Amino acid sequence: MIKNKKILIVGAGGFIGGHLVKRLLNNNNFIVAVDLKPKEYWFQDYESVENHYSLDMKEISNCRKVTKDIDYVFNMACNMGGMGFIENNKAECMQSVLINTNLLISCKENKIKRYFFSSSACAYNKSKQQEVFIEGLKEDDAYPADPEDGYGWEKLFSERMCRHFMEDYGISVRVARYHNIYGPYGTFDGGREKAPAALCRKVFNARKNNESKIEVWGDGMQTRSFLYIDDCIEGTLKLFESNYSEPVNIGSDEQVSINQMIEIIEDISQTKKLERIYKLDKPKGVRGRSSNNDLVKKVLNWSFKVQLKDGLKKTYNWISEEMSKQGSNLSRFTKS
Ligand code: GDC
Repeated sequence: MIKNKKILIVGAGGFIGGHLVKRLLNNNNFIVAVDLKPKEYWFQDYESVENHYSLDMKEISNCRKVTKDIDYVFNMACNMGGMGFIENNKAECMQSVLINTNLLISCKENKIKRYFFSSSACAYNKSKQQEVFIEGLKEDDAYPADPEDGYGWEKLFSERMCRHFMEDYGISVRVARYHNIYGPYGTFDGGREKAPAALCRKVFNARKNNESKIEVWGDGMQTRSFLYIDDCIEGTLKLFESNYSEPVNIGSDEQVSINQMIEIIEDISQTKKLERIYKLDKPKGVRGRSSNNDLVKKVLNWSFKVQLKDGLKKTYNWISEEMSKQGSNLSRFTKS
Protein backbone atom coordinates (compact mmCIF):
# COMPACT_ATOMS: atom_id res chain seq x y z
CA MET A 1 0.00 0.00 0.00
CA ILE A 2 1.33 3.45 -0.94
CA LYS A 3 2.13 5.45 2.20
CA ASN A 4 3.98 8.58 3.30
CA LYS A 5 4.17 9.84 -0.27
CA LYS A 6 3.48 13.12 -1.99
CA ILE A 7 1.14 12.23 -4.83
CA LEU A 8 -0.12 14.37 -7.71
CA ILE A 9 -3.46 13.32 -9.20
CA VAL A 10 -4.29 15.07 -12.46
CA GLY A 11 -7.95 14.85 -13.43
CA ALA A 12 -8.89 14.66 -9.75
CA GLY A 13 -12.22 16.40 -10.32
CA GLY A 14 -13.29 13.68 -12.73
CA PHE A 15 -14.78 10.24 -12.18
CA ILE A 16 -11.79 7.89 -11.77
CA GLY A 17 -9.51 10.65 -10.45
CA GLY A 18 -11.97 11.52 -7.69
CA HIS A 19 -12.20 7.91 -6.51
CA LEU A 20 -8.41 7.63 -6.57
CA VAL A 21 -8.01 10.71 -4.37
CA LYS A 22 -10.44 9.22 -1.86
CA ARG A 23 -8.57 5.93 -1.79
CA LEU A 24 -5.07 7.43 -1.45
CA LEU A 25 -6.03 9.96 1.22
CA ASN A 26 -5.20 7.49 3.97
CA ASN A 27 -1.78 6.18 4.99
CA ASN A 28 -0.22 9.55 5.63
CA ASN A 29 -0.05 10.42 1.95
CA PHE A 30 -0.13 14.06 0.92
CA ILE A 31 -2.33 14.58 -2.13
CA VAL A 32 -2.11 17.36 -4.68
CA ALA A 33 -5.28 17.30 -6.80
CA VAL A 34 -5.63 19.14 -10.10
CA ASP A 35 -8.41 19.54 -12.64
CA LEU A 36 -9.33 21.83 -15.50
CA LYS A 37 -12.87 22.01 -14.16
CA PRO A 38 -13.94 24.74 -11.72
CA LYS A 39 -14.63 23.61 -8.16
CA GLU A 40 -18.40 23.31 -8.58
CA TYR A 41 -18.05 20.58 -11.22
CA TRP A 42 -15.71 18.28 -9.29
CA PHE A 43 -17.40 14.97 -8.50
CA GLN A 44 -15.46 14.60 -5.24
CA ASP A 45 -13.61 17.34 -3.38
CA TYR A 46 -11.73 16.74 -0.11
CA GLU A 47 -10.60 19.47 2.27
CA SER A 48 -7.48 17.67 3.44
CA VAL A 49 -6.09 17.79 -0.10
CA GLU A 50 -4.16 20.57 -1.85
CA ASN A 51 -6.73 21.28 -4.57
CA HIS A 52 -6.02 23.21 -7.75
CA TYR A 53 -9.28 24.06 -9.48
CA SER A 54 -9.46 25.31 -13.10
CA LEU A 55 -5.82 24.49 -13.80
CA ASP A 56 -5.04 23.66 -17.42
CA MET A 57 -2.41 20.96 -17.65
CA LYS A 58 -2.05 21.46 -21.38
CA GLU A 59 0.17 24.39 -20.28
CA ILE A 60 3.67 23.21 -19.42
CA SER A 61 4.18 26.01 -16.87
CA ASN A 62 1.31 24.53 -14.81
CA CYS A 63 2.75 21.03 -15.13
CA ARG A 64 6.14 22.25 -13.94
CA LYS A 65 4.61 24.01 -10.96
CA VAL A 66 2.56 21.12 -9.59
CA THR A 67 5.15 18.37 -10.15
CA LYS A 68 7.69 20.07 -7.85
CA ASP A 69 8.63 17.89 -4.83
CA ILE A 70 6.17 15.17 -5.85
CA ASP A 71 6.94 11.44 -5.52
CA TYR A 72 4.26 9.91 -7.72
CA VAL A 73 2.07 11.22 -10.55
CA PHE A 74 -1.24 9.75 -11.71
CA ASN A 75 -2.38 11.20 -15.02
CA MET A 76 -6.12 10.50 -15.09
CA ALA A 77 -6.88 13.61 -17.18
CA CYS A 78 -8.16 13.82 -20.70
CA ASN A 79 -10.97 15.40 -22.61
CA MET A 80 -13.27 12.41 -22.89
CA GLY A 81 -16.68 10.86 -22.72
CA GLY A 82 -18.79 8.08 -24.11
CA MET A 83 -19.33 7.37 -27.80
CA GLY A 84 -21.57 10.41 -28.21
CA PHE A 85 -18.68 12.68 -27.22
CA ILE A 86 -15.58 11.04 -28.65
CA GLU A 87 -17.08 10.41 -32.08
CA ASN A 88 -18.04 14.08 -32.48
CA ASN A 89 -15.02 15.76 -30.83
CA LYS A 90 -11.92 14.15 -32.29
CA ALA A 91 -9.75 17.28 -32.36
CA GLU A 92 -10.68 18.05 -28.74
CA CYS A 93 -9.82 14.50 -27.70
CA MET A 94 -6.47 14.54 -29.49
CA GLN A 95 -5.37 17.71 -27.70
CA SER A 96 -5.08 15.69 -24.49
CA VAL A 97 -1.75 14.62 -25.93
CA LEU A 98 -0.48 17.94 -24.57
CA ILE A 99 -1.38 16.99 -21.00
CA ASN A 100 0.56 13.74 -21.09
CA THR A 101 3.52 15.18 -23.00
CA ASN A 102 3.96 18.26 -20.85
CA LEU A 103 3.50 16.23 -17.70
CA LEU A 104 6.16 13.74 -18.74
CA ILE A 105 8.63 16.53 -19.56
CA SER A 106 7.94 18.10 -16.16
CA CYS A 107 8.24 14.75 -14.39
CA LYS A 108 11.62 14.23 -15.98
CA GLU A 109 12.80 17.70 -14.92
CA ASN A 110 11.46 17.29 -11.40
CA LYS A 111 12.74 13.71 -11.04
CA ILE A 112 9.42 12.06 -10.28
CA LYS A 113 9.75 8.51 -8.99
CA ARG A 114 6.84 6.93 -10.89
CA TYR A 115 4.26 8.00 -13.50
CA PHE A 116 0.87 6.44 -14.26
CA PHE A 117 -0.99 6.93 -17.54
CA SER A 118 -4.67 6.06 -17.93
CA SER A 119 -5.06 4.61 -21.40
CA SER A 120 -8.15 3.00 -22.88
CA ALA A 121 -9.55 -0.02 -24.67
CA CYS A 122 -10.10 2.47 -27.51
CA ALA A 123 -6.39 1.98 -28.28
CA TYR A 124 -7.14 -1.48 -29.74
CA ASN A 125 -7.21 -2.25 -33.45
CA LYS A 126 -10.77 -1.76 -34.74
CA SER A 127 -10.63 -4.71 -37.15
CA LYS A 128 -10.46 -7.07 -34.15
CA GLN A 129 -13.76 -5.75 -32.79
CA GLN A 130 -16.13 -6.21 -35.72
CA GLU A 131 -18.16 -9.16 -34.42
CA VAL A 132 -20.76 -9.06 -31.67
CA PHE A 133 -19.02 -11.72 -29.57
CA ILE A 134 -15.26 -11.51 -29.72
CA GLU A 135 -12.51 -13.18 -27.78
CA GLY A 136 -11.27 -10.70 -25.18
CA LEU A 137 -8.71 -8.25 -26.51
CA LYS A 138 -5.15 -9.18 -25.63
CA GLU A 139 -2.58 -6.46 -25.06
CA ASP A 140 -0.85 -7.40 -28.36
CA ASP A 141 -4.06 -6.62 -30.25
CA ALA A 142 -3.25 -2.89 -30.20
CA TYR A 143 -0.88 -3.49 -33.12
CA PRO A 144 -0.81 -3.11 -36.07
CA ALA A 145 -2.25 0.26 -35.07
CA ASP A 146 -5.80 1.10 -36.13
CA PRO A 147 -7.40 2.49 -32.96
CA GLU A 148 -10.63 4.43 -32.45
CA ASP A 149 -10.28 7.59 -34.52
CA GLY A 150 -9.28 10.69 -32.54
CA TYR A 151 -9.54 9.58 -28.91
CA GLY A 152 -7.95 6.14 -29.45
CA TRP A 153 -5.05 7.54 -31.48
CA GLU A 154 -4.28 9.99 -28.68
CA LYS A 155 -4.23 7.15 -26.16
CA LEU A 156 -2.00 4.93 -28.29
CA PHE A 157 0.41 7.77 -29.06
CA SER A 158 0.58 8.78 -25.40
CA GLU A 159 1.24 5.18 -24.34
CA ARG A 160 4.27 5.24 -26.65
CA MET A 161 5.38 8.58 -25.30
CA CYS A 162 5.43 7.01 -21.82
CA ARG A 163 7.41 4.07 -23.14
CA HIS A 164 10.04 6.28 -24.74
CA PHE A 165 10.40 8.45 -21.66
CA MET A 166 11.08 5.24 -19.77
CA GLU A 167 13.57 3.93 -22.35
CA ASP A 168 15.39 7.20 -23.00
CA TYR A 169 15.20 8.97 -19.62
CA GLY A 170 14.66 6.14 -17.16
CA ILE A 171 11.26 7.35 -15.86
CA SER A 172 9.34 4.52 -14.24
CA VAL A 173 5.95 4.31 -15.99
CA ARG A 174 2.79 2.25 -15.58
CA VAL A 175 0.04 2.18 -18.21
CA ALA A 176 -3.49 0.78 -17.79
CA ARG A 177 -5.91 0.18 -20.64
CA TYR A 178 -9.29 0.77 -18.97
CA HIS A 179 -12.37 -1.02 -20.27
CA ASN A 180 -15.48 1.13 -19.84
CA ILE A 181 -15.32 2.02 -16.14
CA TYR A 182 -18.65 2.84 -14.47
CA GLY A 183 -20.01 3.63 -11.02
CA PRO A 184 -21.24 6.43 -8.76
CA TYR A 185 -19.77 9.94 -8.98
CA GLY A 186 -19.49 9.84 -12.76
CA THR A 187 -21.19 11.64 -15.64
CA PHE A 188 -24.75 10.58 -16.39
CA ASP A 189 -26.06 13.40 -18.57
CA GLY A 190 -24.96 16.34 -20.69
CA GLY A 191 -23.49 14.36 -23.62
CA ARG A 192 -20.33 12.81 -22.19
CA GLU A 193 -21.97 9.91 -20.37
CA LYS A 194 -21.13 6.31 -21.29
CA ALA A 195 -23.70 3.59 -21.82
CA PRO A 196 -24.13 2.28 -18.23
CA ALA A 197 -24.89 5.73 -16.79
CA ALA A 198 -26.91 6.83 -19.84
CA LEU A 199 -29.12 3.75 -19.67
CA CYS A 200 -29.60 4.03 -15.90
CA ARG A 201 -30.72 7.62 -16.48
CA LYS A 202 -33.09 6.66 -19.30
CA VAL A 203 -34.70 3.83 -17.33
CA PHE A 204 -35.04 6.06 -14.25
CA ASN A 205 -36.70 8.80 -16.35
CA ALA A 206 -39.07 6.35 -18.05
CA ARG A 207 -40.11 5.02 -14.66
CA LYS A 208 -40.53 8.46 -13.14
CA ASN A 209 -42.56 9.81 -16.08
CA ASN A 210 -44.56 6.64 -16.52
CA GLU A 211 -43.26 6.16 -20.07
CA SER A 212 -43.06 2.79 -21.75
CA LYS A 213 -40.18 3.43 -24.20
CA ILE A 214 -36.50 4.30 -24.16
CA GLU A 215 -34.12 5.25 -26.95
CA VAL A 216 -31.13 2.98 -27.46
CA TRP A 217 -28.19 3.79 -29.74
CA GLY A 218 -27.56 1.11 -32.34
CA ASP A 219 -29.46 -2.19 -32.45
CA GLY A 220 -28.64 -3.10 -28.85
CA MET A 221 -26.79 -6.25 -29.91
CA GLN A 222 -23.35 -4.63 -29.70
CA THR A 223 -21.32 -5.89 -26.73
CA ARG A 224 -18.92 -4.50 -24.17
CA SER A 225 -17.42 -5.46 -20.84
CA PHE A 226 -17.80 -2.92 -18.05
CA LEU A 227 -15.63 -2.54 -14.95
CA TYR A 228 -16.93 -1.23 -11.63
CA ILE A 229 -14.98 1.70 -10.22
CA ASP A 230 -13.85 -0.05 -6.99
CA ASP A 231 -12.26 -2.81 -9.05
CA CYS A 232 -10.68 -0.19 -11.31
CA ILE A 233 -9.01 1.53 -8.34
CA GLU A 234 -7.76 -1.79 -6.92
CA GLY A 235 -6.33 -2.84 -10.29
CA THR A 236 -4.76 0.57 -10.83
CA LEU A 237 -2.96 0.53 -7.48
CA LYS A 238 -1.81 -3.06 -7.94
CA LEU A 239 -0.38 -2.14 -11.31
CA PHE A 240 1.22 1.00 -9.95
CA GLU A 241 3.05 -0.93 -7.25
CA SER A 242 4.07 -3.77 -9.57
CA ASN A 243 7.22 -4.12 -11.65
CA TYR A 244 5.25 -4.27 -14.90
CA SER A 245 5.84 -1.31 -17.22
CA GLU A 246 4.00 -2.33 -20.43
CA PRO A 247 0.33 -1.42 -21.05
CA VAL A 248 -2.05 -3.87 -19.39
CA ASN A 249 -5.83 -4.35 -19.49
CA ILE A 250 -7.76 -3.25 -16.42
CA GLY A 251 -11.19 -4.57 -17.30
CA SER A 252 -13.79 -7.22 -16.79
CA ASP A 253 -14.37 -10.17 -19.11
CA GLU A 254 -18.11 -10.30 -18.35
CA GLN A 255 -19.14 -9.46 -21.91
CA VAL A 256 -22.77 -8.36 -22.31
CA SER A 257 -24.87 -6.84 -25.05
CA ILE A 258 -26.42 -3.43 -24.52
CA ASN A 259 -29.84 -5.16 -24.57
CA GLN A 260 -28.72 -7.47 -21.74
CA MET A 261 -27.51 -4.49 -19.75
CA ILE A 262 -30.89 -2.79 -20.15
CA GLU A 263 -32.61 -5.94 -18.82
CA ILE A 264 -30.34 -5.87 -15.75
CA ILE A 265 -31.21 -2.20 -15.13
CA GLU A 266 -34.93 -2.92 -15.57
CA ASP A 267 -34.60 -5.68 -12.94
CA ILE A 268 -32.70 -3.44 -10.50
CA SER A 269 -35.22 -0.63 -10.83
CA GLN A 270 -38.18 -3.02 -10.84
CA THR A 271 -39.36 -1.46 -14.07
CA LYS A 272 -41.53 -3.47 -16.42
CA LYS A 273 -39.90 -4.28 -19.77
CA LEU A 274 -39.57 -1.07 -21.76
CA GLU A 275 -40.04 -0.86 -25.49
CA ARG A 276 -36.68 -0.03 -27.08
CA ILE A 277 -36.51 2.48 -29.86
CA TYR A 278 -33.28 1.64 -31.68
CA LYS A 279 -31.54 4.72 -33.09
CA LEU A 280 -29.28 3.33 -35.77
CA ASP A 281 -27.86 6.72 -36.75
CA LYS A 282 -26.42 7.45 -33.28
CA PRO A 283 -22.72 6.82 -32.45
CA LYS A 284 -22.12 3.09 -32.02
CA GLY A 285 -18.34 2.54 -31.93
CA VAL A 286 -17.05 -0.99 -32.36
CA ARG A 287 -19.42 -3.96 -32.66
CA GLY A 288 -17.97 -6.04 -29.85
CA ARG A 289 -15.37 -5.46 -27.16
CA SER A 290 -14.18 -7.29 -24.06
CA SER A 291 -11.01 -7.57 -22.02
CA ASN A 292 -8.72 -10.58 -22.06
CA ASN A 293 -7.35 -10.83 -18.53
CA ASP A 294 -4.67 -13.52 -18.88
CA LEU A 295 -1.78 -11.08 -18.69
CA VAL A 296 -3.15 -9.05 -15.80
CA LYS A 297 -3.79 -12.26 -13.83
CA LYS A 298 -0.26 -13.40 -14.51
CA VAL A 299 1.62 -10.21 -13.75
CA LEU A 300 -0.58 -8.69 -11.02
CA ASN A 301 -2.55 -11.66 -9.76
CA TRP A 302 -5.56 -9.35 -10.11
CA SER A 303 -9.04 -10.01 -11.34
CA PHE A 304 -12.27 -8.00 -11.19
CA LYS A 305 -14.64 -8.93 -8.35
CA VAL A 306 -17.84 -6.92 -8.80
CA GLN A 307 -20.42 -8.53 -11.10
CA LEU A 308 -22.19 -6.18 -13.48
CA LYS A 309 -25.58 -6.57 -11.76
CA ASP A 310 -24.07 -5.56 -8.41
CA GLY A 311 -22.11 -2.61 -9.76
CA LEU A 312 -25.10 -1.40 -11.76
CA LYS A 313 -27.27 -1.53 -8.67
CA LYS A 314 -24.97 0.88 -6.83
CA THR A 315 -24.70 3.06 -9.92
CA TYR A 316 -28.46 3.14 -10.53
CA ASN A 317 -29.13 4.00 -6.90
CA TRP A 318 -26.63 6.88 -6.96
CA ILE A 319 -27.93 8.25 -10.27
CA SER A 320 -31.55 8.02 -9.15
CA GLU A 321 -30.73 9.90 -5.94
CA GLU A 322 -28.93 12.61 -7.89
CA MET A 323 -31.77 12.87 -10.40
CA SER A 324 -34.36 13.06 -7.67
CA LYS A 325 -32.45 16.02 -6.18
CA GLN A 326 -32.08 17.91 -9.43
CA GLY A 327 -35.62 17.72 -10.83
CA SER A 328 -35.63 18.34 -14.55
CA ASN A 329 -32.34 20.31 -14.67
CA LEU A 330 -29.01 18.95 -15.83
CA SER A 331 -26.96 17.36 -13.06
CA ARG A 332 -25.02 19.71 -10.79
CA PHE A 333 -21.81 18.12 -12.13
CA THR A 334 -22.60 18.96 -15.75
CA LYS A 335 -21.54 22.13 -17.46
CA SER A 336 -24.44 22.97 -19.75
O1 GDC B 1 -20.56 5.33 -24.80
P1 GDC B 1 -20.17 3.92 -24.61
O2 GDC B 1 -20.29 3.35 -23.25
O3 GDC B 1 -18.70 3.79 -25.17
O4 GDC B 1 -21.10 3.07 -25.60
C1 GDC B 1 -21.14 1.67 -25.58
C2 GDC B 1 -22.20 1.22 -26.56
O5 GDC B 1 -23.48 1.52 -26.02
C3 GDC B 1 -22.13 1.90 -27.93
O6 GDC B 1 -22.30 0.97 -28.96
C4 GDC B 1 -23.29 2.88 -27.90
O7 GDC B 1 -23.84 3.13 -29.18
C5 GDC B 1 -24.29 2.07 -27.04
N1 GDC B 1 -25.36 2.88 -26.45
C6 GDC B 1 -26.69 2.61 -26.52
N2 GDC B 1 -27.42 3.58 -25.98
C7 GDC B 1 -26.69 5.75 -24.84
O8 GDC B 1 -27.79 6.21 -24.54
C8 GDC B 1 -26.53 4.51 -25.51
N3 GDC B 1 -25.54 6.40 -24.52
C9 GDC B 1 -24.28 5.92 -24.81
N4 GDC B 1 -23.19 6.62 -24.44
N5 GDC B 1 -24.13 4.75 -25.47
C10 GDC B 1 -25.23 4.05 -25.81
C11 GDC B 1 -15.83 3.84 -24.59
C12 GDC B 1 -15.34 5.26 -24.78
C13 GDC B 1 -14.76 5.69 -23.50
C14 GDC B 1 -13.74 4.69 -22.94
C15 GDC B 1 -14.16 3.26 -23.11
C16 GDC B 1 -13.07 2.23 -22.92
O9 GDC B 1 -16.39 3.38 -25.78
O10 GDC B 1 -16.40 6.08 -25.16
O11 GDC B 1 -14.26 6.98 -23.56
O12 GDC B 1 -12.44 4.92 -23.43
O13 GDC B 1 -14.76 2.99 -24.32
O14 GDC B 1 -13.59 0.95 -23.00
P2 GDC B 1 -17.76 2.63 -25.78
O15 GDC B 1 -17.74 1.44 -24.89
O16 GDC B 1 -18.11 2.39 -27.19
